[in-house]
Amino acid sequence: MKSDNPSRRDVLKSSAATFALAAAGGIFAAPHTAHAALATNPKPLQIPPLEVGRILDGVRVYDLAIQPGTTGFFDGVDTKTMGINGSFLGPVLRMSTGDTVRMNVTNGLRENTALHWHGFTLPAMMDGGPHQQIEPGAVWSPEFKVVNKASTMWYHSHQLHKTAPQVWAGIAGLIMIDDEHSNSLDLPSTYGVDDIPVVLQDRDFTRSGQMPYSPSMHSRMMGLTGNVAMVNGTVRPFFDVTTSLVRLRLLNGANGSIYTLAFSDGRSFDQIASDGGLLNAPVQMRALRLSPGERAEIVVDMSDARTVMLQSVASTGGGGGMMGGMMGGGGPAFDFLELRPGDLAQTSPSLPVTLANLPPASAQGVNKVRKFELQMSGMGPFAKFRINGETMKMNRVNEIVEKGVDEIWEVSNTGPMAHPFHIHNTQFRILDRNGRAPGAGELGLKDTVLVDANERVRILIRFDHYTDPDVPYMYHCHILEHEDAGMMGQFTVV
Ligand SMILES: [Cu+2]
Repeated sequence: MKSDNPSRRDVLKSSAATFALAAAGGIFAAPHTAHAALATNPKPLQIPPLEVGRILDGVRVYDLAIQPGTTGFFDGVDTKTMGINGSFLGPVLRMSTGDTVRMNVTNGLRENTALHWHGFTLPAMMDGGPHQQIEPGAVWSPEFKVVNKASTMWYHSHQLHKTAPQVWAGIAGLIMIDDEHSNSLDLPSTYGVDDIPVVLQDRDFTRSGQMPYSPSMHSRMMGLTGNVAMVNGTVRPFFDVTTSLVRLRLLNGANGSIYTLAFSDGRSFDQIASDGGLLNAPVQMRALRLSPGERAEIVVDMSDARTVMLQSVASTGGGGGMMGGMMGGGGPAFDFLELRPGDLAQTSPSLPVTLANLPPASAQGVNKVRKFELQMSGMGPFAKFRINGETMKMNRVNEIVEKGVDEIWEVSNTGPMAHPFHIHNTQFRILDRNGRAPGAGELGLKDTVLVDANERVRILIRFDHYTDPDVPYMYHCHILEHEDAGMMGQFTVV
């Protein structure tokens, strides 16, 4: 195993070229060794409790308690964690488009936190970003109307400089939005039976089975990755399949890992939704790249009744060339989730041919262009993560955006690593990647887009709903170590 520490020579020379050479030399080869003392047999996949809230004067109210706890990932080991209404992660919140929801978020930690509703269009005051901190013992009760379409969203800590450790500890959960259209479609939709939440994460454990947040210099640069894969907090999970079609709501909830997901027997599957909702039609594929923050809903056909493993396969990445492959465009290899069909009691209806009716995204007639350059420079303690030359400052609004105006945001990555770029309060469309049309699975609604090294992604974006000249929203890299290091900016909508 090579050392994680860059040599003095590497530290002194801080160009991207040196960075690439160091990678080629194996200095950044991340150790993936499991501790022999930590063991567990395969376990049933934990399905998070479904929380539909309670209706109070026409408002759907959720009570969410952020708290410390201990979790049994391994046999006979209590691991210190954090969770929401539980010891690790939180319930799946279910709601419908048009609902007014209120979240009573209680901070039971000894430190400040913030809880962000990732993917939602909502007033800036309700967003749960760094400006809506919750002090220990305090209750924060944002209220907003659900204007997003049927989709899989999520919620997670967004505490300034502390997002990475708090999400690592477990402050995250899924949200399912339904709408009339999605209800009318014959899609697998029985929660925990053929409609399965799949929160994909990896964690690093000490010999005694703890998972303190203690990233090495390497991890601060590359994003923290672990050697233990988990789904919904279950290590070595299996799921007993009882239907011929199974819908998996995939979330990459990792701090720093990009996953290239595929099945162990190479079978194809259909992607039916991206971050913000249903695609126009199912897209058949054999592998799906998902970066931190992104969601995808897929449907897999299990009618052959064969056991199969959902895996993250080691990948050289796509589109980023040599550097993109080595420096984060690819990802670690993991066995995530074993699907075990028993006697398939139910034959599912076949997938609808048409799922949605999104118009094609077009740049025609759009005059307002904003440019964002994702910049990574330096080595080790001198590493800098910037957007347009700036690191995140709470009192600096980087961009002022006019409500109701179509804009093109050009996001270019001049650094050596791929960065998932997330924008709050919007679902945007990808126009092109280095001038080429995106893949069919990326033609739908998105709030996070992976920008490979040496890539320029153009997106079509528009903010239709709320204005606030004082309270900003965030845009940032969703590799949480990069976000915490300042690869984040702020915009207001006026
Ligand atoms: Cu990044």
